[in-house]
Amino acid sequence: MKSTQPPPGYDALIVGAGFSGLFMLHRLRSLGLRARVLEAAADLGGTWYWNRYPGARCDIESVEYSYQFSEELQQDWDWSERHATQPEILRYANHVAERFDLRRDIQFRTRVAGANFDDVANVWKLHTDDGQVLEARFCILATGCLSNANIPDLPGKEAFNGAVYHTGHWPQDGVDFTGKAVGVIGTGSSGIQAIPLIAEQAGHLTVFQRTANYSIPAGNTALTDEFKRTIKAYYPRFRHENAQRPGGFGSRNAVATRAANDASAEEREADFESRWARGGFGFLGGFTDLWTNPAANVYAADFVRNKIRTIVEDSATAELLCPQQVIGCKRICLDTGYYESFNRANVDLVDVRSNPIESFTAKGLRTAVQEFELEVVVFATGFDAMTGSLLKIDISGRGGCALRDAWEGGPRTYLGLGVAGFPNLFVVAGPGSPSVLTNMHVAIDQHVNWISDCIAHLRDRGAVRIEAREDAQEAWVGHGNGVAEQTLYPTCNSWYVGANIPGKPRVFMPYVGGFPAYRQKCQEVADAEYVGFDIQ
Ligand code: FAD
Ligand code: N01
Repeated sequence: MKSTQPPPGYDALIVGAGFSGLFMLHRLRSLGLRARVLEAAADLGGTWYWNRYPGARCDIESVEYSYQFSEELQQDWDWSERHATQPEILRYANHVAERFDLRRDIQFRTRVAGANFDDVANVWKLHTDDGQVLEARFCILATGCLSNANIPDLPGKEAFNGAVYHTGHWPQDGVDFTGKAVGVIGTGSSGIQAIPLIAEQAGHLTVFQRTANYSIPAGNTALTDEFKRTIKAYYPRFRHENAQRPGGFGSRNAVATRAANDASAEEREADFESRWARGGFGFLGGFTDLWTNPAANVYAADFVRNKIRTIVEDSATAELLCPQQVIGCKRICLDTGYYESFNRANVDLVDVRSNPIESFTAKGLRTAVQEFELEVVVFATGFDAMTGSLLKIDISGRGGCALRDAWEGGPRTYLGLGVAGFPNLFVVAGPGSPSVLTNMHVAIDQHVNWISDCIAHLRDRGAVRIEAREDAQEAWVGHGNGVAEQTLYPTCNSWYVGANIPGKPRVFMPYVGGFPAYRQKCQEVADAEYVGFDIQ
């Protein structure tokens, strides 16, 4: 029903000032809309504000992991390395904010605790943790997929005499590990990036590993002027070519044309070897069936396991570092000297799969069989991914229905963009969209543009309300599950399926059908007057 109420304070409220929220603000402003960003942190940058641990870098190449909406921006900005460091990426986010004068519409140190839809006025009311209430026609959740830190609830933490950190909440001034006894819990991307650098500083480093992960050399290097000139000379085409790839990146790598079994053992080995030497995510790009055929996947997994055995001198440690799951079904890690770290005399690997950490003690950590004396404990234990930050907010939609109830069995969205029962609410790069399976900048660009175009469309036709239809959502969720089941992705206990969080429903959350197919579907929906959404 159309509201006769006066328009609310803002056209749109955006939650989060990472790359999604910044671009969303820019786009809505360019439509002449009144938009405001609410951000819990003291400054902007999202992931790159919070994750300041040693070694933090992007794993997508810098020239691809960046905005594409402004040709002037991409021509002016110079990336110094193939995989930019966290400080450089944060400088870039700040540069973008200054360049497009974004700061004046961002409210920092403001955590959104609740968001309630007023069904009569067609207005979202956002409640902040310091008691403010802000109103807007639209609410856009740009809260991040990897922004809600997972800190295992180990008893005895208050008794521990040392310092405790999580990689995703790293202190602004850094941490001095010099000469200290340090424990790192977790061997995902964060742990694997941090461990080699902490090992160099620490007196002794104990790595607590629950699941071994596959890691490929990042192959990081300084970017030459010639390389930068080459990319800049065809940047728009480069972006376009990347967007044709399933993950929205990697267009400089040839597309695989044959299955692993169509190559001889020597050819397979040569392919893996050259990809290992080049480094980066191209490692699994040589054959068409590595993500779908278990037998083909084993070839790649065996290759990495053999590399680990070659690099790591102590054979028992090497075996413990050899992952057993399908390669690629947990996000592959990229490293600089990770496996080599275990050849250092001051680094030990402890298997906490067979002997889980039971508690903190005053002096460190205790498993069932041993106490480890530590001065610093680093949780590199990841995030309550994709839904964590969304469900932390007390969101209620049409008729007061709670998002936490609607998603009790796992997230359900239409295209990852809208949720049935929650009118005028959009999610950027959330569950049900390609999101974390892509270069996130490509996913964010497409989502923000789609949402902005949709809001402009509503304005132009004088509509005040849009809501995903239950049947369209049902069909999209079914399609997403069906596509995921055709891959090897759901076979392991990854954060993609929520397995890292006790009690979280097991659902494959991102859309695995590839960025090009997804973008086309979104475009078809928009072209058909937003079919699958009810508009009033
Ligand atoms: P975020 O950057 O997570 O920003 C969300 C913001 O919302 C945060 O600032 C948070 O404080 C705020 N927020 C959340 N809830 C609330 C609330 N209730 N109230 C107010 N504010 C709130 N992706 C890639 O594609 N390539 C990479 O190389 C890559 N590297 C990564 C490295 C690390 C260490 C991590 C953790 C992630 C990486 N990612 C990478 C994923 C990365 O999260 C995205 O690329 C991208 O930065 C996400 O931007 P965003 O704005 O959507 O979310
Ligand atoms: O988190 P993770 P992350 N006891 O969940 C272990 C992006 N990213 O922060 O596998 C003991 O991957 C857990 O063990 P297990 C990227 O998308 C990118 O490292 O659950 N161990 C695992 O080893 C990435 O995938 C970069 O058995 C416990 C680790 O902690 C995502 O962010 C860099 C435990 C967590 O690994 C998350 O990466 C960093 C417990 N109780 C992040 N609980 C780039 O390189 C958890 N673990 C760009």
